[in-house]
Amino acid sequence: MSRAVLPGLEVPDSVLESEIRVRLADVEKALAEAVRMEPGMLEETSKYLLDAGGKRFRPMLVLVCGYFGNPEDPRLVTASVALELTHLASLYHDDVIDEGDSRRGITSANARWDNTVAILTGDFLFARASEIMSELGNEPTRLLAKTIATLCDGQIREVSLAGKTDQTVDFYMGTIKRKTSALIATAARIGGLMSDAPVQYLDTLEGFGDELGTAFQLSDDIMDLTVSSDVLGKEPGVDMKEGVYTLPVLDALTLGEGAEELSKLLSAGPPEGDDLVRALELVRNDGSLGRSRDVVARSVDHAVELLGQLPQGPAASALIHLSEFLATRCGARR
Ligand code: GRG
Repeated sequence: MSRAVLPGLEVPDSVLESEIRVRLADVEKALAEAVRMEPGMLEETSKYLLDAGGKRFRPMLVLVCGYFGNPEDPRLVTASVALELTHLASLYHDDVIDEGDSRRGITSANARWDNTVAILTGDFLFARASEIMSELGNEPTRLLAKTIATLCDGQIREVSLAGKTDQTVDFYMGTIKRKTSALIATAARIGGLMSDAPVQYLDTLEGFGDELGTAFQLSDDIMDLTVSSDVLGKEPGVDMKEGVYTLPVLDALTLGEGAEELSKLLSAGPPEGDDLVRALELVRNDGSLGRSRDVVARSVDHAVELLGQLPQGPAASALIHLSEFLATRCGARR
């Protein structure tokens, strides 16, 4: 299956873009191989979300960060596969936790089969990810294990405060760093590590990935509240409906003009129907979205500053472009 490179990566350099496309095709083949089993239910259920698509954001990041060392190192493809399988596993589990009914444009695995099948498929994918990463040695394997632990911590923080209106912004930012940025930061670091980039670049790459991941999650949060269903492919306000009160909502609860009304609406539990429509109006109609966009812009600025510490060239330019794309897509930059 041919896969478009993320839109944010299309512009800067056509040679880089075509090399990345070739390597992403290798990743795609290796992903299919990773879930190949004797025909049966597990093969069917694990191919299910893999074949449904997804942006392959984490493999793409590993491959681009590989340009700070030797981008042709085949370990970059192996590591990309392990990280995408880890991400995929977390999506199966996330849909069980959230009782999600769709994922990657199709019925989620828990809804298509049941929770047990979705959990076991996620477990299988985590196991395959670990096995594949172990081919690359102790350091990336340990890094992956630590990252999975961090994802669990992030997810349990989210669950522990679902539907609660008294969450602080600091706590929320800590949650998204764990549940989303951690894997993206690891992808950037592993790109450097597996291409034998100079060791002093690795912390910078990880720091860059951390800021990029924050911008990635916050821009998703903002778009969940702003984008119409025909563009996003889902109804707006899904996070709020699930009791996940993201940065703009937390901001509106404390600083917004409609804070009192919003607090009353949400204290009755996650809103539905007319309450959801009104809650969306309240979040959209004050400065909360603008202030959240400012936070995205600051993360993107930090990400770009960190890239300034690395050698400049097509890879750094592509990563700057990608960072700016995340800001633009949620309206944080024009
Ligand atoms: C280790 C058992 C175990 C569980 C892990 C469930 C869990 C703990 C963590 C979930 C973390 C999670 C789903 C965070 C959201 C990350 C995120 C932004 C997902 C969407 O990523 P995209 O947009 O999706 O890259 P595609 O489909 O394009 O790959």
